[in-house]
Amino acid sequence: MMTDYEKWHFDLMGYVVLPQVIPAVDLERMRDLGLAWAQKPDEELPPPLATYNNPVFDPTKIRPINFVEYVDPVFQRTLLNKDIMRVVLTLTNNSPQVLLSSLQIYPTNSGVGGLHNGSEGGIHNPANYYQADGERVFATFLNVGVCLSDCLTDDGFVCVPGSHKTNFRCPDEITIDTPAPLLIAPQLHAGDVVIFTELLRHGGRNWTQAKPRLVLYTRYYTSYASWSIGYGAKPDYAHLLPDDLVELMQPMGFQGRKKIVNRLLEELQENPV
Ligand SMILES: O=C(O)CCC(=O)C(=O)O
Repeated sequence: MMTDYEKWHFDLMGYVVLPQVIPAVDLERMRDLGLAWAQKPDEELPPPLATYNNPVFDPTKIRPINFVEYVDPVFQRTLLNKDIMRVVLTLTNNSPQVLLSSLQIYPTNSGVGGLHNGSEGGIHNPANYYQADGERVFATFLNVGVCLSDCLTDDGFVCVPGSHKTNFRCPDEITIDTPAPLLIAPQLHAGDVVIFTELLRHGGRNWTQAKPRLVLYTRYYTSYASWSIGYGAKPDYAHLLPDDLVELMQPMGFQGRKKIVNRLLEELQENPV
């Protein structure tokens, strides 16, 4: 389902960009909600929204707001977006599980999100692994970033291309501010989606632009080799989600295939995106 170009790019670089796959009206809705929530402490947000790690409310800092898919259908539509799922299905060998979504708001001078991950050789962790064989590409832990605002500078999301396949630990002198070509900042428009393996060494540079950066990040992994065990829809709030999304959040053994996956595969075959 991924094109040959997308597979080649993902294998070489560790990420792929899907240009303009989110409808403008949905982008605006997600952005408006994010900007409004960013001004309020968690206690004033609709439940079950919660800032990652529950830090003290500070609108000048990076704010990852979790569980957005429970409070507005626009996030549910985006998680189930067919263009995104086309790539997620290929990369997880048709065994995806949604771990967690967070709407991340980066105000001006929000600080850095340090470089993390990168392959180091040795025994591989099956819950965050990458392999390819010339036909197929396969990653057990993915991050899907839906860009809700333009990111057309060297600030924001950066990565060390190819670091998902390296055999050596990244040297300490390579920092978040190391320039291209070692670190690159993909140029991303609002409505673009960047999909990368979490094994890729990546992070976020300090955001220096006047308008905040907003990204909806959703982590997917293979439903049988999970980075975080035991996740699934929140029992008290699952009734707020469409059944497809509840199923997508469930773990599943290696042998079976989720109903939503079979349906998506049929739909994508009939109407390729
Ligand atoms: O867009 C960014 O600043 C990077 C986000 C990131 O590193 C992550 O969510 O793991």
